[in-house]
Parts: sequence; C-alpha cells; structure tokens
Amino acid sequence: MIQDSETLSILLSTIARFVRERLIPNEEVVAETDEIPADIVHEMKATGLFGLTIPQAYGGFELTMEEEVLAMLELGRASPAFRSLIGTTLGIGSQGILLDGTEEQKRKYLPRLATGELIAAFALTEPDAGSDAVSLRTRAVCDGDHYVVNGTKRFITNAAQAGIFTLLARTGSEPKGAAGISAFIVEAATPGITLGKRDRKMGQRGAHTCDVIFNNCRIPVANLIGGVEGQGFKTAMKVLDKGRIHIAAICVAVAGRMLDEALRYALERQQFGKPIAEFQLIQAMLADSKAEIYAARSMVIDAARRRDEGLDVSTEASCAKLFASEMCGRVADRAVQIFGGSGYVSDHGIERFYRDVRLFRIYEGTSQIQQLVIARNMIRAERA
Ligand code: COS
Repeated sequence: MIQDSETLSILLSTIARFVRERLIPNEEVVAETDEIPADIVHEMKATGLFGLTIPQAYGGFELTMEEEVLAMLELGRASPAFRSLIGTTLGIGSQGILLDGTEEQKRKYLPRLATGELIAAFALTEPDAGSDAVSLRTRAVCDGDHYVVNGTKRFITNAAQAGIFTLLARTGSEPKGAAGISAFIVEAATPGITLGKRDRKMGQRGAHTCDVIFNNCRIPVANLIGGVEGQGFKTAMKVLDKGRIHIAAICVAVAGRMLDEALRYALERQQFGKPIAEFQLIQAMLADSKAEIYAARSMVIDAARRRDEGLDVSTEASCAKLFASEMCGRVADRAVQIFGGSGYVSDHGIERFYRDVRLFRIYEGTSQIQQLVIARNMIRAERA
C-alpha cells in the first residue's frame, strides 16, 4: 500500500509518461498488427504494472482500490488493448486467488503474476452461460487428488497469452445453482486444454479473446481456490465487484482522452470563418461530455473509497460501471460528431476508439445486468 502521497504521485506520473511516450505512439501499430509489440510488453513488466494491486509480501505495490483507480485513470488514456493485458491479469484473472486463495496458492502464484511472468485470464463465460453466469455447465469431477474438468469457456480475454486461468466450474452433486460452483487455478500448460481460433472483434485489436476447451483436463485438488467447494460463484461475484470499478475508471480515462482530442480539433477546425469550438452547438457537446466525465469520475472514486473502507460495494460498483460505460459511449459518439467526416475515417483514431469503447457496455456485466444488480439490491435492502 502506497500511503505517502509523494510515492503515489511519482508512480502516477511514471504511468502517465509511459502512456504518453510509449503507449499512445504505438496505438496505430497495435491496431494494424493486432499485437502489442513485445518491447512494450517487456516495458510494462519492467515498470511493475502487473504488480500494482498484488500485496507487497508477494512482490507487488499493494495499491488500495482508490490508488488503483487513480493509476487506471492514467493507463486508460491509451488504447484499451494495453489495459486489457495488464488489467485482466491483475484484475479478474487473479483476484480470486487474492481474495479467497489459500496462503499456499498465494505464495505459489502471486509473485509470478506481480512480475508479469504469468499472465492471467478469467474463465467464467460459456456458450450458454453469459449474463446468466449461474447456469454454467463446465464440470470438475473429483478423482483422487485431482479434479477432471470438461467444458467450454467462451470469449476468454488473454487466453492465448495466459499462464493461468481462474476457472469457474460445477462440482459435487448440485446440478444447478450457485452453491454447486467452485473456482480453480488452472495452469495453461495442463494437458487437455485447447484454444479455439482468435475471435474477430468489432474493436480492441491487440486484445485477444477465444474459446478455451477443457477435455479431461486434470487439475490438482490443491488448486481449488480456498480449498473449499461451492464458494466459487461468490468468489466470482466479488472479483467482478472490484473489476467493475476498475472498468469504470478506464471508461472515465478513455472518455477524457476522446474529449481532449475533440476539443483540440474543435479549436483547429475552421468553418464559417471561425473555429468550430466557438459554435454553441459544438460547445454543448463539449460541455455535456465534460460534466458527465466529472460525474463518472466522482462515482468511481467514491466506490473505490467505500471498498477500501471494507463496505459492500455491489451496488456502487454496478452504478459506476453502468454510468461510466454508457457515458463513455455517449462521449465517443459526440467526439465522432465533432470530428465530422474526419471522425468517420480512420486518420484521427477517433473511429477506432468509438469501436473500442463499445465493449465497455458489455463485458464484466452488461448495462442491463448492472441495472438488475442495482435494483435487486435496492429492493432487498428495503425489504430487510
Ligand atoms: N458478492 C458476494 N456474493 C454475491 C454477490 C456479490 N457481489 N452477488 C451475488 N452473490 C451471492 C449471492 O448472495 C448468492 O449466494 P446465496 O445463494 O448464498 O445467497 C449467490 O451469489 C448467487 O447470487 P444470485 O442469487 O444473485 O444469482 P443470480 O443468478 O440470481 O444472479 C447475477 C447473479 C445475474 C448478478 C450474476 O450472474 C452476474 O453478475 N451475471 C453477469 C456475469 C458477468 O458479469 N459476466 C461477465 C463475464 S466476466 S468478463
């Protein structure tokens, strides 16, 4: 935990400089090649970005949620693909170990995650279990000192690069319901794992997803997260509570970047004899975007602080993710509008962001799932 503001501000300015000098200049390369250059990945590791949230005892920076959010407000200003590799590893890919893992599991995996030697992926979604995560069907059957896993996971970010998966699978005799779901750490090199072909996506080139197929894959019993069956769904939900605040921070950061670019363009672009920034209809789009980014940023910081205080943030995480991701979509739309024809062609990168940010309203829980979580929590609290 970085408790002194000087060390934190050095870390944040290091990330800001890395984003400005290394990530943003490489955005086009990533978009064209669909790969993050190896030297950039190496620099991400050397800068310690994979260890931001891992406890110091295991080699990380041990940032609080608020500090993590501040870091993401910097990192998120570059193309989301860069964040995806880091954020999935330090977030949903490994948080299950951090939140509910045994000491042995933490000692075995966290140090290598902190250095970036191990990339992590979160294997929850299946072909027939997306928003309805409880209906997942991948099964892990106990056989001596191993579990034998069979099933297919879908849209798994980082699958091809992953050294480990946090896998959610059904155990025991419970055929349905959350109580029959357990979480496992699965090493990617385990025999019986095959990857589907890389998904062709609308955006976020450089961030890869694909199916992960488990065929009689044998996982040591020691890799059952927390050593207890039936706790996996709760682990996944806690992981997602945190992940949703993280994604909301990224939405704020990307929206800020798009607005800065739109403002710069509006000041340069002349029409009817003056910069278009001087027209009130353009100003309305700039002002609405500024206000909404400020609102989302305030929500994200508040949700992060509440989590740091140990409060249940299921509602606040969903509120922040819902508002920030929808806001980001509106800002992207306005940015394209301000750029006009130039926003629709690829030259300025704004159309790339427009496609990239569409995913924010879908993954780690769609906007509709966030609405459902918020309303259910409200009703539950009122009835209690
Ligand atoms: N923290 C801890 N536990 C939680 C929790 C949270 N935030 N949310 C739910 N749980 C627990 C519940 O308390 C319940 O436990 P009990 O049975 O002991 O009471 C259990 O988990 C099941 O929860 P619930 O009954 O609410 O499950 P539902 O199937 O009704 O709904 C939703 C769960 C829809 C909220 C969940 O499936 C979800 O978030 N879906 C979206 C999945 C997602 O985000 N996918 C993205 C893929 S990862 S990129």
